[in-house]
Amino acid sequence: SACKLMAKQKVALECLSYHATANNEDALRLVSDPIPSAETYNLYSFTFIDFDLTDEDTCRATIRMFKQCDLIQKFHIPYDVLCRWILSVKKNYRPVKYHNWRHALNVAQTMFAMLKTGKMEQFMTDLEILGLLVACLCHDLDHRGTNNAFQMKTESPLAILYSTSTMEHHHFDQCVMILNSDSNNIFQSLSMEDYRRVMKVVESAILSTDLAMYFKKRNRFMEVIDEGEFDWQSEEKKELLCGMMMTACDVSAIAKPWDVQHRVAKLVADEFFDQGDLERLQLNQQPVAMMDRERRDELPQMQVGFIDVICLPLYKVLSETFPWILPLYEGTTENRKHWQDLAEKV
Ligand code: 5BB
Ligand code: ZN
Repeated sequence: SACKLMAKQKVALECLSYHATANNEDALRLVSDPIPSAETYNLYSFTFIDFDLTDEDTCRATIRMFKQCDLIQKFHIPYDVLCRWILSVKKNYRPVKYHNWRHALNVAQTMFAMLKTGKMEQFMTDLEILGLLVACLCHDLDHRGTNNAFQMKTESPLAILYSTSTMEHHHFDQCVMILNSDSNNIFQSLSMEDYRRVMKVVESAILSTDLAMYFKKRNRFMEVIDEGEFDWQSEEKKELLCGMMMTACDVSAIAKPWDVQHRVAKLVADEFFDQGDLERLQLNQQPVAMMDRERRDELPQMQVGFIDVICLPLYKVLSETFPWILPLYEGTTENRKHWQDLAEKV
């Protein structure tokens, strides 16, 4: 429709002024950099932390994950293209407090640990592993620190373009946009058929990071398990499993050692509060409790709710089926105790 076309033009213009691909000098420097071992970065562990890594190290750690999965060889990814793609993805995250490049890296690393240490790679093809890692790194591209409800309320061009899963559609569009530049297309050596297939994995994985999709997926996932299904090969079941894994990785800060979880929760809260301030200022609206900095005392109780309603049920059902990912369940249980203690002090 005319309205959508206008919205699309607005989004395109907005992105044109912000969008950037990697600087070639940075890319060439990264190409000639030695890549430290996976152990150096603790990549196989569910307790990986990015706090002490430099920006260059975050890129090297990303390359290391591609190497450990042998993706560069298997899919004939030119090494300079991989380096340029990683730098471009990093550049297309905004410096918001939580939904930034560091979050994307952490989500990808949890996916890597689930596949390797969690032994889930045996259920995936190489193409699916490639798609999942790319989806994790791209799943919040160009996040503005505001949620879907905010896009709707402010009638942002994005919300006109996509009325459901607004931001998630945009994250996928940004992912496609980066790949569409030849010097950044890590999928360039794939056959047409594999190209189509990997893009489908990436799209469905990114769209499944919308919380609204999660509850539907979780119910269907539990049904499949109750039917005693342990064959994850059918297309529908594979998509369901990948979606659940994406959510498990997306919220995995909740399973980290307590000091890390505590620090990350503060970043999440600060980003929510910034949106709350915008709602007061731009919309003259009273924000919901989660986004109201006047109600920050309720944060521990909210984290307990988040853990009970979203995180623990997810990690429980996943670790019952895939027992090697139990550390995610245990870490979350541990953090629940800490948040509960804090909640009782108020
Ligand atoms: C989340 C859903 N929302 C529509 C209503 C509020 N809830 S919540 O009560 O579970 C909630 C989650 C409340 C407060 C929260 O953070 C306060 C700092 C959180 C929360 N969200 N806590 C976290 O540590 C993290 Br991480 C997040 C990020 C959730 C982003 C959405 C993830 C979607 C994947 C399914
Ligand atoms: Zn995310």
